Amino acid sequence: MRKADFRSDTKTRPNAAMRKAMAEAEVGDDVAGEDPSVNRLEAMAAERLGKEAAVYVTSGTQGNLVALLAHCQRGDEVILGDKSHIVKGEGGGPMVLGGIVISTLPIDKRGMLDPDQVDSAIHADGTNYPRTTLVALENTHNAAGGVPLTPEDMKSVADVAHGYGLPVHVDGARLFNASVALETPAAELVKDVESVTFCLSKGLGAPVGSVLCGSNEFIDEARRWRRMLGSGMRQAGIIAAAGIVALDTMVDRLAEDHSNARRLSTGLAEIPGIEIDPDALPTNLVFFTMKYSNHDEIARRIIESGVLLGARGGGYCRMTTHADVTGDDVEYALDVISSTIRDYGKR
Ligand code: TLP
Repeated sequence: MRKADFRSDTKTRPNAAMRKAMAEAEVGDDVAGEDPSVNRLEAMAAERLGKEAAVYVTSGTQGNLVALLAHCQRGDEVILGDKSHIVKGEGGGPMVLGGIVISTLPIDKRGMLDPDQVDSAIHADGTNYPRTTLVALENTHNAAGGVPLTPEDMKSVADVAHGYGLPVHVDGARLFNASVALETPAAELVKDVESVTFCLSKGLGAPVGSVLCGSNEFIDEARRWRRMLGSGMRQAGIIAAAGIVALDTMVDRLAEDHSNARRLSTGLAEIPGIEIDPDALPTNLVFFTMKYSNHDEIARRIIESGVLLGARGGGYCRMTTHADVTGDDVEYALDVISSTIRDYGKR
């Protein structure tokens, strides 16, 4: 049976060039800073994002956690969006492991925080309130549908935080999707923020890892936390080598994922009973709702037909385009979804 996996861009598998680079990688002890492949990846990442330094981490979750631990002391507060991945998708790590207080503000349709609300929420010299020490953004914002935030968006929040002397962290798991969609260098998107993580293992297709970037001083502190979390990975060049290929060869092709996502959204909008915001500017994440009483059954049948999608309850679904799904797969998915709805949909 034909199968196409739209559940997540985390499902991408390393391509032949990555596997070759992994097999041939020069390695050393990364805990001692002696792994040439890790060092190269970190230097490339820092340069690409216009920051002084970078540290290779095991995952996006670890990149965000290490960043928050490095920015905040126990009892400090970070302000972020209520639907941000750090709040909803990372197991509460900053609270559990860092004693960091998470304060959320509502995000708008694009995943943005309102700078005025950020201003009112900051308690820079807290005694009764927890002391705010960090503001965090997400670009692209997963739960808001992958809309890319512009440099002006980022600056509007950073200006407020900086007015209180606070740094800003960006969860840029999909920062390169934003960069490609806006035709704006990634460094430009994060020029006003102090730290940023991006993932190699999502749209960029590497098997493992993310990179956290920031100032030399910040990254030294982040390395200390990464070590404490048990992620001194020794000969990590084996996996970093795939990350180098990802950064070198997989960024520009994200445009293809975005055009596949646009075709998918247009096709979905034509299927009766599917509700999708045609004005949403997708990068590679497509969210929609199936307005059928038996949406769970429909989703199950679609998945059984080999079109794997993320059904999130109440008929709400996410499909993600990435390097392992082709334009043909999108057409196939649209066929399967429309025929399943036609044959089984109950209003
Ligand atoms: N997102 C994944 C998981 O939620 C399963 C997905 O499928 O979208 N920040 C953002 C914005 C993310 O979307 C994710 C993962 C992460 C951080 C965490 O990355 P990992 O999974 O590598 O720890």
